[in-house]
Amino acid sequence: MFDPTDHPHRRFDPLQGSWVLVSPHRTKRPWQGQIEPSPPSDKPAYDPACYLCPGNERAGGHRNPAYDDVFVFTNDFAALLDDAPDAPESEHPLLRSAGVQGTCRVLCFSPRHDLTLCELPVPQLRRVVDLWAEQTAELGERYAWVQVFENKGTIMGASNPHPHGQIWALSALPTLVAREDERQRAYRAEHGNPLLLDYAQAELERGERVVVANDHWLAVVPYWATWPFELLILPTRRQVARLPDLTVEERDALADLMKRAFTRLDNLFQTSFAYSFGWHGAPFRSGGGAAIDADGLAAWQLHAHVLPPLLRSATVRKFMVGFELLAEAQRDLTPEQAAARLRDLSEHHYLEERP
Ligand code: H2U
Ligand code: ZN
Repeated sequence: MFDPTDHPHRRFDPLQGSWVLVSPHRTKRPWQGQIEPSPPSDKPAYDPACYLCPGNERAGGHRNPAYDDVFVFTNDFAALLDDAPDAPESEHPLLRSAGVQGTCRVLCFSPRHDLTLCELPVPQLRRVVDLWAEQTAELGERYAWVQVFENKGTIMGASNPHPHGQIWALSALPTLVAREDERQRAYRAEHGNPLLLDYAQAELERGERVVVANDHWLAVVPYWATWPFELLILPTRRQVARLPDLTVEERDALADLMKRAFTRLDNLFQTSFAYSFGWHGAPFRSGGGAAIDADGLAAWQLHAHVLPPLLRSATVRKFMVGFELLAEAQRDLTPEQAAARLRDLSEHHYLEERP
């Protein structure tokens, strides 16, 4: 008899159209690696050597204003440029390239150097939600795709502990997004509803993968998660195409949900939990440059992917190697086990003093 907590099986990711190998029996193998909680951080509230702190000079030579809220600037080392010329037509079908134009921005979530996103007071997190929405609306007037994201922690490539995220906006539809676009359109054409709205309902009914929920939002370990403690953050009440479409109540509820979900991640291994995290909403244009059509807008559901690498402790991460790189993603811990562990934790941050 098939038992999903014991038997190897594959799960389907409907957003990417790909499969994930789940090997739950392997969680029983012995582990001799060390498990250590990380020491409390001793970061100062202001660091004179930080290029993101208010009033400091950046590596690019510009000086930050003495900001006291959120702060946005154009990345001094942008991966995309507005004045990049188009690439010439290729003379060989296997040697293709395409031109791309775009811009990159850096978003400081707070003047406080020592706090991470989930340690910010909820009203400041709420300001970050507005900032993401404003930036998306503004850049969406000029670009096909606006990618809002945050890399947190040195193991995910963040270059600085100051709480910050990035935005890359570009003329093309990036690969993973183009696939989500196809998949969500095809699902709605077949079933009549947005894929992720149906998915949110299915998860709310079952509950076993739910980590946090409130009146408007849900954070689940997706059924098809590849990272051990991966989360998907979804609106539950209605179809919402993009961040700027969120109502005031939905934004308030999102700040609440993010605070609670990310605090649980930090509490899991009593460490500032590293991740890459980012928003996906309806593209503004097709890769070809035409404005998105009504079917596309109706099929898309705004959502955030939270992709954290840690597996067993503050220092033991999951590596995507071997079978993952050569064949398909694989996990040991089931998404249901991961969600249960996160549900069991407090929503009081381990570094915060108790009132
Ligand atoms: P990450 O920590 O996710 O790498 O983001 C920081 C970004 O900040 C990074 O893309 C930019 C880097 O190019 N940056 C500046 O624009 N100016 C600076 O003075 C340093 C870093
Ligand atoms: Zn700083």
